[in-house]
Amino acid sequence: MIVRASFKCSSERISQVPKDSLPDIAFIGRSNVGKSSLINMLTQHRGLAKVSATPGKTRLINHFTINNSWYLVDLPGYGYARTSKSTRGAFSKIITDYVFKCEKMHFLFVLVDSRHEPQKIDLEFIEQLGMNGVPFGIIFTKADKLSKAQLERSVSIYKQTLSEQWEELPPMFVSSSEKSLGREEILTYIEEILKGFNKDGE
Ligand SMILES: Nc1nc2c(ncn2[C@@H]2O[C@H](COP(=O)(O)OP(=O)(O)OP(=O)(O)O)[C@@H](O)[C@H]2O)c(=O)[nH]1
Ligand SMILES: [Mg+2]
Repeated sequence: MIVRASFKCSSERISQVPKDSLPDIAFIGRSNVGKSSLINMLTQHRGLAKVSATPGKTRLINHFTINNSWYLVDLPGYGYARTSKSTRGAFSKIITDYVFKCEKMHFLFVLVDSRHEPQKIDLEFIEQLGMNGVPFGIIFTKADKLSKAQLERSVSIYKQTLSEQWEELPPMFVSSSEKSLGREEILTYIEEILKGFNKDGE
């Protein structure tokens, strides 16, 4: 479990991310999906990552040191562009460089709003992760806004949609930063990933 969490640095490009060998566990998703809120919930540090009701708040790669042994990484959201209507080019260079090229990036959680049906931009992003062999899981956010039945329906639609393309489904978690829902499950999963990392001595 998380004992200590502190802000490490903000990077504009991947050449600026920390140079040590601690692994990154990163969080990504559409702008406003609740990435920064989830990071605060997981670390139980209100205000560690900056939250805003206006999409596009997080613009840099933010590293937070956890227990002096790994980094939790808050990324800018994708899919927020005032000018462009198409999803083409929606993944900014900072995102694609980090996700597909940064060797520190060990595991990526893709956040999707549990209230929405699968969105094209998320499916497109997930497809790219698959093609590039990036290990990832999915977190459904803002579960407090739905009933249990609605939530189950959302998750099952997502599984159905992904099954059309994937033989094996990624791990999935339901969360609410308001209600601290999903904290145990997500942190336990991260611990498992990190055990594998330490064992392999990668
Ligand atoms: N009800 C509810 N609201 C949430 C939850 N998580 C986030 N929010 C709200 O959603 C809005 C966006 O939250 P952020 O955490 O800033 O979202 P983000 O994905 O980091 O956004 P960008 O940095 O702009 O990409 C804020 O108004 C939050 O208060 C949740 O679990 N439940
Ligand atoms: Mg943010």
